[in-house]
Amino acid sequence: MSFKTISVIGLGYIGLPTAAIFASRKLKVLGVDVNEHAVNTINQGKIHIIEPELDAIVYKAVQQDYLQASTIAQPADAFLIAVPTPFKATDKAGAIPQPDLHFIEQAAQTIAPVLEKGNLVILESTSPVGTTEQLAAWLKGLRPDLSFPQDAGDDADINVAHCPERVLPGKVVKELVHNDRVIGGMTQRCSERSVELYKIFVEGECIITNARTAEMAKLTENASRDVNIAFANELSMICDELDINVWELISLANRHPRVEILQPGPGVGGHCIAVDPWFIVSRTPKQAKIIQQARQINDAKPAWVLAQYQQKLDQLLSENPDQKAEDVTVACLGIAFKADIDDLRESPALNIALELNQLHQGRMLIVEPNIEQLPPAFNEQATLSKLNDAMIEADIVLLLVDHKPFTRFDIKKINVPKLIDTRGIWTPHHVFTQ
Ligand code: SAJ
Repeated sequence: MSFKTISVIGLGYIGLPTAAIFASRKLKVLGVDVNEHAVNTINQGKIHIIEPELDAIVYKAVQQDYLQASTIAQPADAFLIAVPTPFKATDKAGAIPQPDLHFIEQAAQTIAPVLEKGNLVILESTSPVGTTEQLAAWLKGLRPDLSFPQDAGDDADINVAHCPERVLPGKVVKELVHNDRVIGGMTQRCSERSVELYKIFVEGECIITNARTAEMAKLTENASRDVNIAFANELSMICDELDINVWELISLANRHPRVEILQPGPGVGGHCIAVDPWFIVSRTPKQAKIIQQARQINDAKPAWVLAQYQQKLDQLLSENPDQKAEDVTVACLGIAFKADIDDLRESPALNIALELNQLHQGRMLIVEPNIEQLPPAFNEQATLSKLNDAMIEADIVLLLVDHKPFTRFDIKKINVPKLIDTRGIWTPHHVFTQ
């Protein structure tokens, strides 16, 4: 085996599981991160993120001395870069968000001093088309003594490839091993060496293409999901106007053998699907019309949910003339970005709850079974509550995330005065099969 030592730059939701799985296959792995807390936690055999099965793998890998973390890079046979690729904040209304590649540039600066002839550098971070070539250019600028694929082709000292991660948060350990892997080398040799590396643990197929196509493939996967969810969200708003149960409608339409509509919700969250489509739009704004429209539809869904709350509040107050707005208790069920995880980053449910925390004059109960305390951004009007208590006490319930404890809850045993079910788990369907 030509790979004995591996370095993973960025020990987050992708980098840490990848580093741990390589280490579990008895390769020496050095994980590098700028976050000292993450580095110290990992070196104690613990993890700083929540991901099923990962804690045990990291514990064993650190105990057996195959996995180590550091803030400083060391020489290795292969370097995998798994750092965030966010977009730049913009103040201009309607402006297309632009990708922010500074973490990748920093990663290039981190590894450049320790690069050696024969090394393989893989960019795993989801990236706009052309980023792998940009990474190779940055590395060449920092190490003019080495040759790179853009100039030396298959004879280059350093091989560079893009192999995008495609794992689903919550199922990362399983999907890392079993998913097929797209391998986009800057040359054929870069691809072949990357396949050799991933075959150490990947049981899915490793499919070779070029770096640009691999970049676009990853963006296409997430944009395709975003467009499909936008279609479902648009249907939910159409159905609300037409007094049709959208979940019943979608389940009927999906009985067609060639129709597969996703589910509406309170908006699209996470750091992938709500971000990556912009990488396509920012490069090709004139062509990427559906992709941009889908982003706008999904981003506008939280405001639509808040308008529903206002409608329910007005109804409640007109039905109960003695009640004032400040007497009304509202409950938000779920603030994570999707079901059964604790991740609140880029969560439409969290944004809705925070907005309500400003708008609503009465008490606010937040039910989030996957966290221990509320984020500090909430004011004292909001309290973290148990599901049963919130269901009994609330006048208006907003179901924002389809966490398992919510789907298991028997809604028939409670009379919620006003319910906004953004996930359709408590909305009765009228579909009878014979
Ligand atoms: N959502 C809906 N309706 C649906 C499905 C999802 O509203 O029918 C919402 C979720 O609630 C959530 C958001 O979309 O807010 C994103 O959730 P997700 O489960 O669709 O995706 P992520 O962001 O957890 O992971 C995605 C995955 N990509 C695809 O399924 C194409 C994963 O495979 C990628 O590796 C990951 O992005 C990534 O890292 O890019």
